Parts: sequence; C-alpha cells; structure tokens
Amino acid sequence: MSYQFPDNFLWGGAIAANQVEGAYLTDGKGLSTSDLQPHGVLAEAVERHDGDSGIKDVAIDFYHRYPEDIALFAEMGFKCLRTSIAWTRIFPQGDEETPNEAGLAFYDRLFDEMSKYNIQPLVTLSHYEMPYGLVKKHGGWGNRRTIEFFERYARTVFQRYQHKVKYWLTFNEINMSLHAPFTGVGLPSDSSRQDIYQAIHHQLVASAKAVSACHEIIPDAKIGNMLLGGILYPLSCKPADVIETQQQNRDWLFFGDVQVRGYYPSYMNRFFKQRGITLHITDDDRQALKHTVDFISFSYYMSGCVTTDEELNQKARANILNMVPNPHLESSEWGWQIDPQGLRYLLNVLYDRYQKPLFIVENGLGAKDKIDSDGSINDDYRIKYLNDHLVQVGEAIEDGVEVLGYTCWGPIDLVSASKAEMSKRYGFIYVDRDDAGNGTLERKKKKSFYWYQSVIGSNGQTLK
Ligand code: BGP
Repeated sequence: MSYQFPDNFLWGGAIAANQVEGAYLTDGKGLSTSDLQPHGVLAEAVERHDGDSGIKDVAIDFYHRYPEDIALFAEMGFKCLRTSIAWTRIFPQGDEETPNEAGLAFYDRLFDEMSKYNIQPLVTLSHYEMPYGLVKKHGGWGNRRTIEFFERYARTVFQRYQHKVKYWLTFNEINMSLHAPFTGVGLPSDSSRQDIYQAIHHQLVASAKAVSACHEIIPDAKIGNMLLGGILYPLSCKPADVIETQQQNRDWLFFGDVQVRGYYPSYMNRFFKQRGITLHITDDDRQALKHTVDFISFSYYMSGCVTTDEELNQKARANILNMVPNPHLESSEWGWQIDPQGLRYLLNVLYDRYQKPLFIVENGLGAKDKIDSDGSINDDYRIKYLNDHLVQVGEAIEDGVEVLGYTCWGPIDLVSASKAEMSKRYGFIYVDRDDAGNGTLERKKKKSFYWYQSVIGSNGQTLK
C-alpha cells in the first residue's frame, strides 16, 4: 500500500542546541543547566570548576560547522529543521535587561543559511536547558519570577526572528520534569512533588504567555507545545490494570490538557489532594493559561506497559526506564522497546482528545554504527525502524489524523541526552567523534542518507 502524505508535509530532522552546538562559552554565552550535566539529563548536576570539561562543550561543533550540515540536510531534501535556541546565548545569566547581540547574530546566520535552501525552521525556546544563573540566583522555575525572565527572552527572539521563523515550540518534553527535575525546571532531584508541581505550574503559565506573545508579535506564526509521547498500555485486560494505565497516562497527558484546553483538568483535583499538593494559582495565571497552542508536537521512541502486579513492578524498577516490558516487542541496544504501531495509536489518541494538528518532532533509533572496510556505513536497522514508523504515520493520516510534519531525531549524529554519549547514534550523517571526545568531527553519509532522500523526494511513496 502506498501512503498519501499531504503536499506541504514538513519532512525533516530535529536537533537541539546543547547536543550539537558546542562553543559553550563562545560569544558571551552563559552557563546553562545542560553545561552542568556532563553525564546527561538523568544524572545529578555538578558545579563546574576551571579545567573541567564535558562532551557537550564541543558536541559536534555545529556552532562553526552549520553551513556544511545545512547543505547536507538540503541535499536530503529537508523542508524543515527543528532546532532550539540556547537561552544562555541570548540572556547569559537569564535576568539581564538587554540581550547579548552576538548570540542573537548567530541565530540570524543560522536561519539565513536555512532559508537559502527553503528549509523552514521549527524552533524550540527551551530544550532541556535554562540559564544556570537563574537556578543559582533565583531558584529556577521554583520562583515565579522566572516566568517574567522567560517571557522577556521569548519576546526578544520573536521580535528578532519574526520574518525568519514561523513555527515555534515552547518547552521540550515539558512532562519530563517529573523524572528529571533539574533538567526540566532547575530544581534539585530530591525536591518534593509539591515543589516540582508548583515549578511546573510556573512553566505552564510561561508557556501560555509565550503563546500569547507569539500571536501578538508574529500573527502568521504557529506555536505548539512539546510532549514526551509516553503512551502506556495495560499489561493485561484486568480492569484494575486498565484503570491504572488510564491514571498513569494522565500523568503526562495532563500537560497537554492544560496547554491545549487552557485550564487544569478536573482529574488533577483528586490527584493533588491524594498527594497533599496545594498549588498557588493566581487569577492572572488562570487568565494566562487561556492562551492555548496552535498544534501539539511530541517525541515518540517507544511504548510501555502498566500492571498492578507488585512483583512485576519491583522487577521493572530495576531497569533504567521503570517500565514493565511488553512481551510482544523487541528492544533497541539501549533497551527501548520498538513499537511502530504505537505511533499510529498515539497519533489517534492525541487527535481524538484535542482535534488539533499534530507534529511528530522526534522519532528515531539510537544505535552503534560500524564503518565497513570500504568506508561505508550500512545502517539497515535504522532504515527499517524509520520506515516502519513512517508507514504507521501514513496509516494515521488515512485514519483522518491531521499531521503537519515529521522531523526525525538526530539527522546528524549528536550527543545523546540521557547519558551524553556519542556512541548512541541516530544520524543519516556520521560524525567522527567518540565518547571520550576523540575524532576529527568529519561528516560522512550513511546508507540511510540516501534512503531518507528518496522518501522525501517521493513524498513518502517509497515507504513499504
Ligand atoms: C528526547 C530528547 C532529545 C533526545 C532524545 C533521544 O527525550 O528531547 O533531546 O536526545 O530524547 O534520547 P537520547 O539522546 O538519550 O537517546
């Protein structure tokens, strides 16, 4: 069967500033929370001292090599590139009155380069990082004042890039704060649920204020939220498992509900009450939340299962993801369970729930690549993963779901988020750098490069 992708479907790839740019102190950039996480977003943050270094300090040196990389993306036929702005390039400490011109100028150059090839930028305002200055001095998102600092930053970049960027996202995987509070909201990992949800509330208000500012400053732009699409299935058809699954799916759907509907869903009353959480929500906050997103974006890598069986849950806690494995699925080398049909299911769940356009802004396979003796990289496993997921996107479109585009994660190898590894590669383009930071940073096309080029060139007709 061949699939009918819309003519203006935004095919492309997704990267994030802190995982590609490097140049971590160049041109006045300040330290970000990511710069304090040399071992990844799940690890504890560490204070930096003179002489300390981390793999992300250079990353893949996109800050200096972007013209070459954009040209390669253009060669694959990209219509869209999702990237993020490093907040600390614009406001190095986060609480300045005026922005850093050198940081603003960098993104002008980057967006101009993309525009040469008609590649639409899709820009995340905050992808797993914030100015460390805001954490140290103001307590991160725990402090209501951070809303104001974020709004100033958002307005600054909307103003500056209003003619260059028409697609925006607020916070990357906003629901991730529940698992990684430092990464998401700049709070210590042992923070109470009360403090984490209050910080999340501030972030939800800030997101809504950014939506409103975007509509005011760039009327023809579209701005979306960004969720970690963590869809969960009941492990069995036992009604108790089904109810538990519904509850656990609400842990992350809650974020979408607020950002798409404009108010807290009623099920959260019971949730907060049972956990002794009382949020401070002002009238102004309630007003702000009414500014809802134009579309919903999400990442999708895997699905998981839920059970009420205590023994199985105990076992699941021993693995990194805390998810009960699905006996019907295979896993990647990193233990992420591969479930292409889950993507069709998730697209339908979100569309049924919100009736707003959806954008898949991350999906891909992290794998160890091997260079053959003739210099080629035959990443058939990656081609299969992406093909199978895109087929399910085609199915969802047939189902009637409105999908704006698909930007697969890491079209060029980059530093992984969870453990800051180079060896977990997602790219169509190989980058010569290892986990210890050795390598020439040279770029090389993999087999999947030509495969994706043909998928985009045929608007999905070559999928099978
Ligand atoms: C998402 C993040 C990305 C990204 C991806 C893959 O959660 O938004 O930044 O890196 O996951 O994860 P990893 O890099 O750990 O393989």
